[in-house]
Amino acid sequence: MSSFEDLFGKPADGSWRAPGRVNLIGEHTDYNDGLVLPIALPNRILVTAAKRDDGRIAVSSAGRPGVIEFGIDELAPGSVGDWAAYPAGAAWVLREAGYPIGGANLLFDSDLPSGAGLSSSAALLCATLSALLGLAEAEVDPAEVARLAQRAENQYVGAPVGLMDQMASMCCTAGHALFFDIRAMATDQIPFDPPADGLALLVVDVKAPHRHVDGEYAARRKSCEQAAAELGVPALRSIAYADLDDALARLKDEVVRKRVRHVVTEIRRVEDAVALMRAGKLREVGPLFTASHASLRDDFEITVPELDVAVDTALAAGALGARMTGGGFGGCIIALTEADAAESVLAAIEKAFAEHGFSAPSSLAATPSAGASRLS
Ligand code: GAF
Repeated sequence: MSSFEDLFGKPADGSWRAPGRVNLIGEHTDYNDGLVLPIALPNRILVTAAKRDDGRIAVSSAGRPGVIEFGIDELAPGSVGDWAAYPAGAAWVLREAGYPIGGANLLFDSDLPSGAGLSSSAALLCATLSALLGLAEAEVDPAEVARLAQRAENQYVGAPVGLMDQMASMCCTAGHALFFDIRAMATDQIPFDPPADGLALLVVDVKAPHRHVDGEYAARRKSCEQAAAELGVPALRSIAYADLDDALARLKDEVVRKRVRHVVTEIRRVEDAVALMRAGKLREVGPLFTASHASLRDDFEITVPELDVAVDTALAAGALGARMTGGGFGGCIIALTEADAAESVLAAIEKAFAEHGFSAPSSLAATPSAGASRLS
């Protein structure tokens, strides 16, 4: 008998997977209606699922004891806590949006590190939504599933995240980065294959303890929204790069000016990176990564010493470019290197971390992978 049958007493009807992501460039631009460029990782959350006919959902996670159960009708924002808030939020948002979902038994498994800034929350929501919709035989556009996942995270879990991570988990394709224009809700698949150009994309989890992540994220988002209101635009995306100096001159607060400068220059860097990738000039994207990191460190102020040391060391060891990726305050860096330099860059980061007394970092394979899918 499978562990699913052991747990729930009957076999599964199917299984679904949803991946995590790393963002190549375009950080803290999504909730400013901007541009992002993530890839999906091979690492994913897997959910094995069976229908129930009593309107209740039971969830369990490999490696955690017990089963958590709730009625779909009883769900209200925040009513289920801890990790199960995410599957509960998925059921809640489907109910609120009027999808005809029924009860389910759900068993989760993951090879996606959580708390490493690789979007395990979005992957958990996207996997659950895919499974519940799959069990209900409802065909829903992947971008709509991503929007539902964002709404669940914003309104049920209470985290004011943008739409990048959910779109990456649902809409990425193997061998490509997802160029996503949030304002236009338009996507384009940009071929991304570093080994074909003799390059490597290194992803290094700096294992920094997260420090006040949620409050800091919400504060950055609020500053951006206040700046947009002060400038009389719906979102900072409306400030063209050429008009940045004028916009900055109209803002009184120095901190707000720095936040705006990051967002407007970062959107420009995404445009430049995509143009270079389309022209087959991947090596030249490296300096844009490095400029993005400097902007996130100095203007957006969301790096921590572990991220800065990892980036500085990667560059000193010969990386073509490096930056923190994700929400900040910990998580991962990415470094673009010549293929034959990847190992020595990683070794240099490990050595620097030991010298600084930081926790040992770990690295991940960053093969651009496909978005969520049904497996069986
Ligand atoms: C987190 C959020 F969830 C995303 O929406 C995005 O804002 C990102 O931080 C920063 O680019 O991953």
